[in-house]
Order: sequence, then C-alpha cells, then structure tokens
Amino acid sequence: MKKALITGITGQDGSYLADLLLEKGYEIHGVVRPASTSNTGRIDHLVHDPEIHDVRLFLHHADLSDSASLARLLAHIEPDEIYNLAAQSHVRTSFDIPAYTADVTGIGAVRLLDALRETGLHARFYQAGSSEMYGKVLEIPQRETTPFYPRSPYAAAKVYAHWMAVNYREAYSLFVCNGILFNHESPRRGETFVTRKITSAVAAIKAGLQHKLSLGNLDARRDWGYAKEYVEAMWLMLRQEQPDDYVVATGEAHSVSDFVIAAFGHAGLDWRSHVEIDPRYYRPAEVDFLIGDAEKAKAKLGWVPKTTFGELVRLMVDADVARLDSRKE
Ligand code: NAP
Ligand code: G4F
Repeated sequence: MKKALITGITGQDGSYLADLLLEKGYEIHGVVRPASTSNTGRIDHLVHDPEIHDVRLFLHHADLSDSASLARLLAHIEPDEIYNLAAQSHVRTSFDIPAYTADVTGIGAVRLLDALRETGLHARFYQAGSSEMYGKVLEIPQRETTPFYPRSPYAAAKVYAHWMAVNYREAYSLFVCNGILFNHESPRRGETFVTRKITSAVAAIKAGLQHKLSLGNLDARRDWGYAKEYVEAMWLMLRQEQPDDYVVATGEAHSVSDFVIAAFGHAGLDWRSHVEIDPRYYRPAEVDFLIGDAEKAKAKLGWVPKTTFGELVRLMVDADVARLDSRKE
C-alpha cells in the first residue's frame, strides 16, 4: 500500500485529495495544525468512518512554520508521496500579514523540501503553485513558460516556493513537481473566497436570513474550475517518469459579476437588489485577468477539465441551499 503525506488536508484541496487517494488504495497521513477548536470539518466524513480513520487515514499535528515537526513526521512515516498543499492561501489577507504569509507559504515549502532531502527518502513531492504568480500578466493565456509577475505577498511567497522546488529538483535530483493551478472552487471552498462568499450568501438570501452581500472588484476575471477534478491532476503529475511543472486550468475566463449573475439567477433572485460594493474588499494591487493554457497537462497527463463554469456555479449554489435546508430540519 502506497503512503501519501498531505499537508493542508483540512483545506478544500487536501480534503478532495484525501478522498481520491483513499479510493486509489493509499494509506494517508494528514498534517493538521494544532488549533483550539476543531478544524477537520471537511474531512469529518473520513474521520468518523471507523473503517478509514486510524486504519488507512492517520492525522498528525505539525506546522509548516516548525521544521522539527516536519522532519520528525517524514522520518516516522517514510511516505512514498508528499503533497504540500498547506499555505496561508488568502490573497487579500496576505497584505495584512505579509511576513507570516512568506513564512508559511514560502519558507514552509522549503522546510518540507529540506526535511525530505535530510531524511534521504525518495518520496515524490508535489508543490501547490498558483496562477496568482502570473499576477500582472505578461502573456495571454498563461502557460508554463510565461514569466511570473506577482502582485501580492501571497503570490511572491508562491513564486519563491516554486523556484525553490525547481532548485531542489535540479540540485539534489529530487522528484519534485510544481502544479500551477488556476482558481478552483467547490462546495468545500472557504467562505471568504469570492465564489463561496457569493453562493453562501445566495442561499442565505433565498432562505430570508440575509439581505445584502458586500463585494469588492466585480470586474476581475478568473479561470475557474472544479476543485475535485484539479486534485486528480496533482496525482497524475507524480505518476510521470520525469518530474516537471504543469499549468492546470479550464482555458475560459469569467468576471466576478458573471459569477454573481449566474448564482443569483440560478436561485431565481435579482442580484441588483442585494449586491453592494464595499471598498474594504478592494486590494492594494489587483490581478485583473487570469486565463490558463493547460495544453501540456492535456498532452502529457491526459488531464482535461470536465465541469463547465455554469455547472460549477449551479452545483455550489445547490450545495449551499441544501446545507441551509438540512439545518432547518
Ligand atoms: P485552503 O482551503 O485555504 O487550505 C489551506 C490549508 O493549509 C488548510 O488545511 C490549513 O489548515 C493549512 N495551513 C495553513 N497554515 C498552515 C500552517 N502554518 N501549517 C500547516 N498547515 C497550515 O486552500 P486550498 O484552496 O485547499 O488550496 C490548497 C493549496 O493550493 C494552497 O497552498 C493554495 O495556496 C494553493 N492554491 C489554491 C488554489 C485555489 O483556487 N483553491 C489555486 C492555486 C493554488 P487550517 O484548516 O487549520 O486552516
Ligand atoms: O476568490 P478570491 O479571493 O481568489 P484569488 O484572489 O483569485 O485567490 C485564489 O485563487 C488563487 C489562484 O489564482 C489561489 F492561489 C489563492 O490561494 C486563492 O485560492 O478573489 C477572486 C477575485 C479577486 O480579484 C478579488 O478582488 O474576486 C475579487 N473579489 C471581489 N469581491 C473578492 C471580493 N474577493 C474576495 N475574497 N472577497 C470579496 O468580497
């Protein structure tokens, strides 16, 4: 049985990746950062399954800011594959806590890479890179060869982690892949990211629990895909003969206002009666337009996106409506 270590297992992607790898027969080791309240909501369906928890899923306390905890874990688990998904992943927040973001999102990746090098294990390593690294884009669409131009402390930290991953691959012949993933969303998306903020508000407005939704820049355009499909691309990268870097994207861009219109429309609501602009949600520097070219992932990994933008919006709204309905029962 293959062993995988997942940092960020309590996040959106980590939870879907755990589902996928369990289906594929892996033994999973998840890094959970110690917290005073439970942070395992997205993996509770696994934690509460007695045939999975402590049988094929093991959770360990560690933190990307603590090298010793990471080294100890690697030596103890001896994983075959490592997926580094943990990060301070909120772009707006990174302007408020830039040094913390650099420490966790940037140097955290190096701590884990260096723990791998020190232990002498031959584990394959996935580093969660981001389309935010393209920032003020230098090419349309963005592909693996497009130069980076980060526009936030988060994006700068990810660029550092990306190049350190390349460096550890070249300097120490480690099997390290960078996935450059464009925005991907789901019902498990954190509620402060714009898509989930919109769909959870639509559900609350429909239920009569909320009236207004405050948003920032409605003109920003993103290449939005479905998270459940994107974690499969991570796994496929580690199946290749040679380590490499891949863009994962749909190749379609939509504005925040497109998302608003589709989400309110699906619920039969008029968005103009509910949405207001609050400059608090503007960013000191914005990324206006991201659109990816995932031809390399298609050609080498056989990965293609399946869920359309419209389907994604609808499945997220439906999930939030169902969640509120189940609370009423
Ligand atoms: P997410 O939902 O915000 O999950 C982040 C995870 O990192 C959580 O499990 C969080 O734990 C953990 N974490 C935060 N700080 C940590 C620390 N100091 N030590 C250990 N764990 C820590 O993010 P996501 O959307 O799943 O994204 C996964 C990765 O892909 C992130 O690296 C993100 O930056 C990157 N990415 C995401 C997207 C996207 O569109 N979703 C696109 C490109 C790249 P808690 O649960 O305790 O907070
Ligand atoms: O949903 P967002 O916060 O995602 P953002 O900044 O694109 O970052 C996400 O995707 C990246 C991949 O490119 C990841 F690397 C990163 O970890 C994260 O998962 O914002 C999307 C857009 C922005 O242009 C923002 O200005 O929506 C705009 N926006 C408008 N109103 C808002 C809001 N964003 C948020 N979070 N909240 C608003 O009220």
